[in-house]
Amino acid sequence: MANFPLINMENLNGAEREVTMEKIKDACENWGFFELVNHGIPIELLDKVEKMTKDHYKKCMEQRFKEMVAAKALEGVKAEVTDMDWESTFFLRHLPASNVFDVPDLENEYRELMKDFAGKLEKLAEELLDLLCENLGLEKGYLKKAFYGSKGPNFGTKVSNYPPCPKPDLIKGLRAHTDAGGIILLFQDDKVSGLQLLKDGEWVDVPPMRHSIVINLGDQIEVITNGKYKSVLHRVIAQTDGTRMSIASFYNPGNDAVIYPAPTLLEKEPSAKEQSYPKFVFDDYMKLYAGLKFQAKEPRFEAMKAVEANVSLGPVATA
Ligand SMILES: O=C(O)CCC(=O)C(=O)O
Ligand SMILES: [Fe+2]
Repeated sequence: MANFPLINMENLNGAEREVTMEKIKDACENWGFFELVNHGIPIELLDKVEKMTKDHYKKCMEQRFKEMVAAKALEGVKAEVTDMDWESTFFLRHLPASNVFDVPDLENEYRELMKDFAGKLEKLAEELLDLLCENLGLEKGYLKKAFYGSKGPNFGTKVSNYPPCPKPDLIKGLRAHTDAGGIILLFQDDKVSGLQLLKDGEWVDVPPMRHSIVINLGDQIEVITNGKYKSVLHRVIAQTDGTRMSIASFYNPGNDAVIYPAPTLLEKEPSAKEQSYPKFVFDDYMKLYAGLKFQAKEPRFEAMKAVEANVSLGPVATA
């Protein structure tokens, strides 16, 4: 199998721009994932984020996780556990309004650091969306605009640790899913692996690499590109030794953004018109996703299509 796509963003500024854009295009069409190096986020900042995230886990989260494991007697499970994940997480929201200063138990220096990190990731996400536009033949800014709604995008960070797990075959670090939103930027542990994506029916490891940022595409990009780019199933296998840190930032449409296949992409491929993806308000999709995250995405798209059909019927006469 071809190697996991690695993109050196520095090459976008020189003679290798065209080859690099082609690599990004291939990754979007065939992997749904790629790994970035020389992405412009300073490595000192990444090192600090990693250290403070790991310190926070030790200080405030580890004990709580152990107590949860003991309370649910998870150490000794004998059959596959399908309704929970072996992870310890908390969530930070950045856009449309930050809650970084309201989340309990964080040191102020860590709050400031994560705010700085999020600002840089937001810029990187928007830069990447424009690279996707360029490859798709969409005008610059199309995807950013499509995500904007009336209040701008939703942008948030899920901070996770996957502690050592005695039964990784019976309980997943994170069960297989596709991401609901737009574009996801992941800063993952440089030593403890575990993230896998499904490619051609096989689970493929996303290799840990110091100071890289892993990118993957969510369901909304699949809808807007009418399936040209796909959101890909991925999961985390907890390891029997070593705690895996992962910091996943989700650049998603605003709640009231209306999502639908880009008309210029439909025109380019007339045959795609019939199997066109649905048009919906992003928040309606998220309400559906909340209960169906760990199921296949196709029924979610079908459900949104059914809603769209009902809405376009207009008012129903009752008398
Ligand atoms: O922790 C990871 O490596 C992946 C996390 C993830 O896929 C998610 O939170 O949606
Ligand atoms: Fe995910």
